[in-house]
Order: sequence, then structure tokens, then C-alpha cells
Amino acid sequence: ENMEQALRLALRRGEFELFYQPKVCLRQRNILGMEALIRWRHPTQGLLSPQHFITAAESSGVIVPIGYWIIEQVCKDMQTLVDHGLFDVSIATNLSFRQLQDEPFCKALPRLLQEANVNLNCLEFELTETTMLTEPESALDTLNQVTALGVTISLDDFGTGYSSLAHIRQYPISTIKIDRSFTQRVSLDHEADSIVRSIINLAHDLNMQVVAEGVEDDTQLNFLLGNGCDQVQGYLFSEPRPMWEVLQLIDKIL
Ligand code: G
Ligand code: G
Ligand code: NA
Repeated sequence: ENMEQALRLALRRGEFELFYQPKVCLRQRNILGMEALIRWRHPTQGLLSPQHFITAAESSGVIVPIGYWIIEQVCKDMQTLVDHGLFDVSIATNLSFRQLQDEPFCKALPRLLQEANVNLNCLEFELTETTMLTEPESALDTLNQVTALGVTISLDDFGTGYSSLAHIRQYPISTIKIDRSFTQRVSLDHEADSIVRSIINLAHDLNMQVVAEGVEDDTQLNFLLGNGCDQVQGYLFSEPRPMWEVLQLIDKIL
């Protein structure tokens, strides 16, 4: 109850910020896109990561109004990329099951995006398996509508859920993201090697791209490169950072 009030107040006071983590193309070693990750600049507790408030935001439903702000901010930041001549760099944002269960949100989303005056081919939504399994049928409609506008959908934290692929296949998914719990066991654990290899092959068989999350060292990077993974995200290249810092990184050779 208190947390809900605090989150609503934080939203009104403009205390949320978006940080961005680059997604690096393995073949070209350049930044193709970035994931938006929310932070709360708390007046007394400092910069709070989502693990401190996302669950509360979801269970209270405040993630819905916060989610509108996130989309608005992402669209502004997409314009910033264009202003820097970065016409092909995409931004991904996480959509929570709670947002997709909200009918007004689902109804408003396609129109909101069309009115945003951004290149929707550069916008991506990340959804977890659990989100896809718990959302109502009507959300599928919304996802189909936004993909028709150019937005792409990626399946986040893949491997951690229990979804049947048959069920997931009805969603317009273009990318699979390998959960960092697998990435980080690569080369240490033969089972993780097999799982990661299978996910990469599966994704490619289904004409999807594969992104590995949580890449922290060269051993992991080389394994992923050797097995045909398309993109990586992780501390090896960059932690989530404010947009201006990511812009500086884009100018450098990785
Ligand atoms: O930024 P960090 O790595 O601490 O994020 C932890 C988790 O919080 C992410 O895995 C993601 O699921 C969630 N999260 C971060 N930003 C957002 C956001 O903008 N919207 C939603 N719904 N979840 C987010
Ligand atoms: O699942 P999702 O993409 O929402 O997760 C993003 C979370 O993962 C963020 O909290 C981010 O800080 C964290 N993260 C990103 N890269 C790495 C990494 O290389 N190592 C670890 N341990 N966490 C990472
Ligand atoms: Na994500």
C-alpha cells in the first residue's frame, strides 16, 4: 500500500530514469540496438534497480501508468538516436504481463505508437515466456497489430520458463534471448553448452535471431561466436548506462 503510493508519487515527481544496455552484433562488432532498463532515482535511497520495485509495481498495477511513461520516454530517446544520425539503432523495452492484461493499455498501444512519430521498425518489445503464457487472448491481437506497424517482439529469458514451443509459436516472435543463467554456465558445464547450442539452432531453424544475455567474459563470447549466436548483451561490453554514455560507446570500435 505504501509502496504503491510511493511509486505513484515517484512517477509524478519524475524520479524514474531509463538506462540502456547495448546489444552487440557478433559478426560486425557494432551496436545494433539497446535494451531500456528502468531505474528509480530515489530522493533518499539513491539509484534503485528494478529488483527493488518492479514486483511491487506489477502486483499493485502501477506498472501500467509507469509503462506509459516508459514508452513515451523510449520514443523520445529513439528521436535522440536519429538526431545523432543513428537511423538503424533499435531500442527494446520490456512489457510486463500486467500491462498486457490491462485492456485500456492494449487498446491504446497501437494508436500511441503510430502517433509517436518514430520509426517503428526500430522499436522492439521484450516479453518473457511467463508473460506470453499468462496474458489473455486479447493481448495477442495487440501484439499482432503492433508487429504489423513494424515493431518486433523478442522472447526474453528463454529457457527459464516451461512453455511449450507450440504455444509460443502463435506469437509473432522474431528474436529469442537466451537467459543469462545459461550463458554464464557455458564452457563450465556440458549441459549448458548443449542447451545454448540447441537454442541457437532452434531459433535459426525457426528463422529467428538469437541474443545471449549476461555475457561477461571472452570464453563465453567465443563459445557464442563459434556456435553462430547473432547478438550479445552483457557486462563484457557494457552495463546498463544513461543514453549519453551509450552514445559515446557507439562511436568507439568494440
Ligand atoms: O536493470 P536490471 O538488470 O536490474 O533489471 C532487472 C529486471 O527488471 C529485468 O530483468 C526486467 O525484467 C525488469 N525491468 C527492467 N526494466 C523494466 C521495464 O522498463 N519494464 C518492465 N516491465 N520490467 C523492467
Ligand atoms: O531479463 P532482463 O533482460 O530484463 O535482465 C536484465 C538484467 O540483467 C538487468 O538487471 C541487468 O543489469 C542484468 N545484466 C545485464 N548484463 C548482465 C551481465 O553481464 N551479468 C549479470 N550478472 N547481469 C547482467
Ligand atoms: Na529484457
